[in-house]
Amino acid sequence: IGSFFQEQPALKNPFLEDALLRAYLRRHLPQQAVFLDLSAFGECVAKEVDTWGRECEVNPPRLVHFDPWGRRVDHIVTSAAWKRMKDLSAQEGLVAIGYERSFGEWSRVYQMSKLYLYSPSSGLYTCPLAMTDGAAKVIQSVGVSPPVEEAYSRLISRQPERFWTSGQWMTERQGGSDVGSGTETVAVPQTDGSYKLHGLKWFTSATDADMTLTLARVQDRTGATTAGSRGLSLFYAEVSRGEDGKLRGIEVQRLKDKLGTRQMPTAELLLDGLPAYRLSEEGRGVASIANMLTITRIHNSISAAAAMRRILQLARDYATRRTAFGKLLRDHPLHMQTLARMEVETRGAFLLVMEVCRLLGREESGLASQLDTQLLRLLTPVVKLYTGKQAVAVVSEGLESFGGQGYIEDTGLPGMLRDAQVLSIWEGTTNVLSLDVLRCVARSSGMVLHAYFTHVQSLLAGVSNVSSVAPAVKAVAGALSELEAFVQMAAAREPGYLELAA
Ligand code: MFK
Ligand code: FAD
Repeated sequence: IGSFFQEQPALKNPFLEDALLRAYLRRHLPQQAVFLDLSAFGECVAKEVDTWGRECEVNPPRLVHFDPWGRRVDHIVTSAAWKRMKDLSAQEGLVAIGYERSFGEWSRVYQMSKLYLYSPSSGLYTCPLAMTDGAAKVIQSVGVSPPVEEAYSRLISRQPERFWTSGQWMTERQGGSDVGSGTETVAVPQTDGSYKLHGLKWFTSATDADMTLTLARVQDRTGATTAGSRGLSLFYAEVSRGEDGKLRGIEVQRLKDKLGTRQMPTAELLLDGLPAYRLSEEGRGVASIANMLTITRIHNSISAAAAMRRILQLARDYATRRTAFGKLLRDHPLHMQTLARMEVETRGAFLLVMEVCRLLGREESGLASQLDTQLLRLLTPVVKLYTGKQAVAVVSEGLESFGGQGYIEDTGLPGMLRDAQVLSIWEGTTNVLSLDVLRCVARSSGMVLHAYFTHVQSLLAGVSNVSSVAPAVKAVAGALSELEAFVQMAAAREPGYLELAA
């Protein structure tokens, strides 16, 4: 009954739809090859990949514990679409671009721009890519040599049949934020210099990975280990099966039943003699995995900005198709004000993330000044905590702009909100990252803040018409004093940091 059917919002090429991204690249990386690649990839995302992402959601991974004859197999069954995402990621160089460095200091900006287009349609495949990128970065920092030489070449490969993804197994039952105290996994030395790991990893995402980096405590001859963070070392392990078809040294206990990110498996793993190699010096595990955290936190921020941009693109399109009170939504000033506010948040998030990507690219190309390096250290937790929170707010507002349809599962919209919610939890919660800001302020004896103030001052000095930016100047001044107040407050809460700063 009834002849009216609402036209659905259309997903168009996210690159051609994104004036800010194109303007940013025109200014900094005006390379035809980049524009052609992103334009073609954007088309592929809208026409093909988005459907795969949906398939990953509709066909979530499942765990098969036993084969029909009762043998333990622990097989994580993933959808065909999830597997296609892996091949596509290799072919499109979604990790490789950052390591090929064909565009010098701008290579990270190029790579992250591509991931930004991909993320909302990727069925969360950006999660394994983030960890893969982070693992490659760690290996690069500890030295690309056996036993990780082969793994490194696979992590950054563009050949689907060679490409590997990596896991990042840090969290245990006792501690995800406080891995230093919470890690119980032990590493038992073997006569050939390798180790066997025993413990339980409580959250392991994209568990169909080919390898992982993880933390454990090395046992001495008496079986004793060192407590706390200083007892942790970084290990590399391959996820493989023996001739009996069983996972070597791993039992998959169960898959997590999650609010969102359902497209991707997150497992609890029992490590029961997992063969592994130590990559860091003994006791330097946390410091060594920090490189991975930097990369995955930047990926997280890209995903957050991309989620905001995607919901806004759809909401804008919908506003040209949906009529209420006799006119299109786009002709209702109040509705447009809502979308405009979302646009401002999204632009702010995008520019902040891109600035961090730019700094990362400079550091990796050996072009970073001391100020750049300090800003990168300071802004990485800031951009992750800020965009993680904002993504939830903007995506939630975005759902409302579709009215009741924003709440209906098979539109694909509610999943965006569920997936956004994780962005402020994994890779460091908001408070833990706030303390990380404090950590880097204290450990640099305030130099990172000095770098920040200097940077902001130089940006303001470059503005010719000061009166036109007076509100911005005021806002920046306000933000600076807020930051100072925050540092003082956080330092008061964590006296240990005050001592360090002194
Ligand atoms: C779509 C994209 C998705 C992304 C992928 C998602 C899938 C994966 C999901 C995950 O969640 S993986 C698990 C992520 N876990 C975390 O993020 C842990 C959160 N907790 C922290 O970050 C804590 O702050 C930390 C574990 C690092 C605290 O450990 P400690 O041992 O108490 O820290 P401590 O003693 O202050 O620092 C130890 C060393 O590490 C120091 O170096 P030094 O010994 O040389 O001085 C620190 O400077 C260094 N360090 C710590 N954090 C750092 C860092 N260095 C650089 N950057 C940092 N952020
Ligand atoms: P807790 O550390 O117990 O934190 C609880 C609360 O206390 C938080 O609000 C936190 O902000 C607060 N808090 C903790 N310490 C402080 C402090 N010092 N000051 C103020 N507040 C504090 N981990 C992995 O290692 N690998 C993975 O692949 C992985 N995948 C995940 C996938 C999903 C979907 C989720 C939800 C999590 C995943 N995690 C993974 C785990 C994730 O990294 C942790 O859940 C996260 O780091 C928080 O740790 P926790 O759960 O132990 O919380």
